[in-house]
Amino acid sequence: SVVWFPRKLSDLDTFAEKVMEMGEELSSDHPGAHDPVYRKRRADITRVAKTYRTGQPIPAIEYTAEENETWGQVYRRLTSMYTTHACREHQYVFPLLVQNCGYSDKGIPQIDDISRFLKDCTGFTLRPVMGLLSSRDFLNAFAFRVFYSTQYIRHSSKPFYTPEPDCCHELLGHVPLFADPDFADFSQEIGLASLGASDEDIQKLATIFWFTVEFGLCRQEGEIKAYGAGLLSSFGELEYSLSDKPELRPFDPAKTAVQKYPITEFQPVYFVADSFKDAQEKVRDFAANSMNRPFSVRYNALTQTIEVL
Ligand code: H2B
Ligand code: FE
Repeated sequence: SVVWFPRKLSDLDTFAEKVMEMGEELSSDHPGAHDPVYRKRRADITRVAKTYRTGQPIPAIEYTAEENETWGQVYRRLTSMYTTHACREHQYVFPLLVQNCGYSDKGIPQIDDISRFLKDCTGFTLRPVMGLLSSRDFLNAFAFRVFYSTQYIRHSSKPFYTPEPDCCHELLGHVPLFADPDFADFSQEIGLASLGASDEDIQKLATIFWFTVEFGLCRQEGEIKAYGAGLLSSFGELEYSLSDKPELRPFDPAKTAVQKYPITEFQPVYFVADSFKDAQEKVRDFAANSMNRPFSVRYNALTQTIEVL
């Protein structure tokens, strides 16, 4: 018997409030855990995600001066590094986000504006989410070119640290790459592979996701550049990842899928892709040949449904 998986876009409606660590709870070592004002704010913002349904515009958040200031600090620090450290695709898209989606150091952009922009570029859309989803749910959404984005921001006491995804990570790290056609194809390929996959294969795909979409490096004109969102949203690790300290290995799904990694420290090992097209083909071969799935799937973009073959 095959595990249930979403077949149509609106099947994703049930995911956004199925968060792993309760959307309204913060772990005791979170910088905002003992700040009642921050916790109330998180609850107010995540209410949007709880009630959101497919096809609706995403309600705007009216960010406070303090939140916009935290964003500004992160924005200025990171954008100063992108010209030297970010991959070509990220650098190409970033000015378009400034022009079309209100990206600036003055305030947090609205994910509805970003979602409309991405839809025009690659068909990607954003949906609000309360917090961390299971790997299965999070990856399944990529089959539909849907990215679950948080709308809240890290605590103002530690502007350069967050133990979880926040809007700085999503909007500065992830969003620019989803506007690139080849990267969009690549990330959808991981999503398609995850539909109805065994728990063991989901674990492997989550590890591939970790070493590509989150912490991937690529080779461009003989130089190593960053495309992973975890790197592009952390100036410390962005600097470190391109230094001579970490070990670099070629991206190879079968090997990458079983590589161990720490989640609270800089990565000791990164995987380098030759191109997003090449990485996509490798993931497609991996899904066809190394996964235990008795069927294959295809996305019908006209009906936004999954066809099972
Ligand atoms: N959920 C959310 N909301 N954002 C993420 O970035 C995220 C997630 N990452 N669930 C997933 C898990 C990732 O670590 C992999 C696929 O397990
Ligand atoms: Fe992420």
